[in-house]
Amino acid sequence: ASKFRGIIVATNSCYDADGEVSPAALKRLVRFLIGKGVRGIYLGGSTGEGLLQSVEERKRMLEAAIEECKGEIAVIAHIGAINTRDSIELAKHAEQAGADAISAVPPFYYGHSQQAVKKHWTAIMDSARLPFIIYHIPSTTGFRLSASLLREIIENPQVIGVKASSGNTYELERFKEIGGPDFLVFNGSDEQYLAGRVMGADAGIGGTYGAMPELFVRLERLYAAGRLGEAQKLQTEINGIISDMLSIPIHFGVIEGAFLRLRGLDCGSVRPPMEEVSDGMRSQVAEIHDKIMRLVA
Ligand code: NAY
Repeated sequence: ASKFRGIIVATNSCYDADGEVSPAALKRLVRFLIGKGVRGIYLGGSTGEGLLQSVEERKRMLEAAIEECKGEIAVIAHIGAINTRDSIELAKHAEQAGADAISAVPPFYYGHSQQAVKKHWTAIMDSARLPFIIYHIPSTTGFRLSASLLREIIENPQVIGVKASSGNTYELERFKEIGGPDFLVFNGSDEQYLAGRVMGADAGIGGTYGAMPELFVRLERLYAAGRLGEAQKLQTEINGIISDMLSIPIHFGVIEGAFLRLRGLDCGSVRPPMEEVSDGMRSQVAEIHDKIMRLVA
C-alpha cells in the first residue's frame, strides 16, 4: 500500500475544442504533474468529472492516463456511478487496463441505506481484484459513511483506505482510529491538508493540487520534515488562493482548468451543464494565477 503516498492529484477533466474527451490533453497534464513531483493521480473523480462522462469515455481516459503514468506514479481510477452495473464494468476494465486501485463514491440521488451502499461497494470489489478506496464526500453525495459501516466493510481486505472529503478532521481522525495503522486515510479537503496530516491522514487526494502542485509538494515535504511552523504558514498562503478560487461562483474544476491554461496546459472546453469562465471572471482568475506563480517562484 506504500505506493499511495504524498500528493495525489485529482486530475481535471480534459476535452477538446469540440467537447469530446481528450486523451492527448490528459497525457500532457499528467506529464506536467509528474514533473512537479506528485506521487499519483486520481482519475475521473469530482474534478475529473467522471460522472459527466459515458462509460466508454471513462475507459479511454483511464487507458491514456495509465499509458503516461505506468511505472512512474500511481493511478487510482474513480469508477463510481449511480448504478452498480456501470461501476462493475468500469472496475473490470480498470483491472485489465492496469490501474493501481479503484475508488467509488456511494450511489447517489436515491438516498440509499448504509446496507445498500455496502452491497454496492461489495459487488464492485467482487468484480475486480484491485485495492478499493472509499470516496467519502457527503456534501455532494448526501451519504454519510457511518462508523459501523466502515467497521463492517474493512473486514474485506480489498478495502485499503478512505478518501475523507467531508472537511471534518474529527471524522477523518475517527476513520483512521477505526481502520488502524495499515488503513490509508486520504485527506480530501485541500484547505485542511496540514490539519488532516496531523490528525492521521497518510496522504492527500485533492483537486486544487493540480493548479499549484509545487505548493502542495512543498507542504508535504515540510510536514514530513517536521517543520510545522513553516508548513502552517504555507497552508495559510495556499488557503488564501483556495478562498479566492471558491469566491468565483462556478465549479472549481472549471476554474482550475482556467489556471492550467494560463500555465500553458489546455484542458479544453467545458462540458455542460458546467458553466464556462465568463469574461467578467477572467481578470479575477488571472489575479489568482499571478498569486500562485509568485508563491511557486
Ligand atoms: C476529486 O475527486 O476531484 C477531489 O478529490 C477533489 C475534492 C475537492 N472537494 C470538494 C468538496 O469538491 O479538492 C477538493 C476541494 O476542491 C478543495 O478542498 C477546495 O475546497
